[in-house]
Amino acid sequence: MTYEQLSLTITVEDIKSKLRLSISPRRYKHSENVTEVAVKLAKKYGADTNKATIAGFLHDCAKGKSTKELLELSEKFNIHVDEYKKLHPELLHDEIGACIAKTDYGIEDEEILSAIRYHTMGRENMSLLEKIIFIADYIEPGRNFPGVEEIRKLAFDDLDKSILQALDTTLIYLIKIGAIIHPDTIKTRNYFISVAMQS
Ligand code: DGI
Ligand code: FE
Ligand code: FE
Repeated sequence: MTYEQLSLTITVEDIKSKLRLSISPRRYKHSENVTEVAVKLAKKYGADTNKATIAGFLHDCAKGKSTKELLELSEKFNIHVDEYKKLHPELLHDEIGACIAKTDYGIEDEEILSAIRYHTMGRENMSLLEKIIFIADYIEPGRNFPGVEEIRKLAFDDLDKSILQALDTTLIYLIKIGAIIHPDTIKTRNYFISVAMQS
């Protein structure tokens, strides 16, 4: 699918310029890296590379906002702030990001919007594009934590397995630091375990 077929009201170059003004240079570089990996994965698994590009650039468009801003934006966009998100408001940046992509960048494509919406905790029955953005975010070249190299390789061999391993790594980290684990993260992990059991 070409950018024209996506009926964008904004060009990709304009998306990039606008994004550059609203997130930190470090976060912008991360988004560029995520896009690069997402496009490689899209080619490998047969997903739409233009959608991967837009979702990659915009996935963290709501990152770096203060707790106050995140809560205000949740109200503005009618996003439910559950008890877990109240304690960890940064968990709202995925859903708020999807709303900002729609309202500020004019992205109407539901596949792109849901790839942004589910990029942090994932969900059951994730679409191919959702999986690609989720794991590209995890393995982009700027990421550097124990175990990332193995997940990087796995992502190009077995996408589902790589997501399960990424979720396990995140959960172990969250337990270590004593953070609240959102039930959606557990649900996603259970889903990928059931996928692994069936394969
Ligand atoms: O926004 P990025 O840093 O690029 O990446 P991301 O959107 O995947 O967010 C990663 C962070 O989200 C990481 O610090 C772990 C955290 N996270 C993921 N699932 C949960 C979670 N944090 C809490 N408290 N609970 C979760 O279930
Ligand atoms: Fe994020
Ligand atoms: Fe990210």
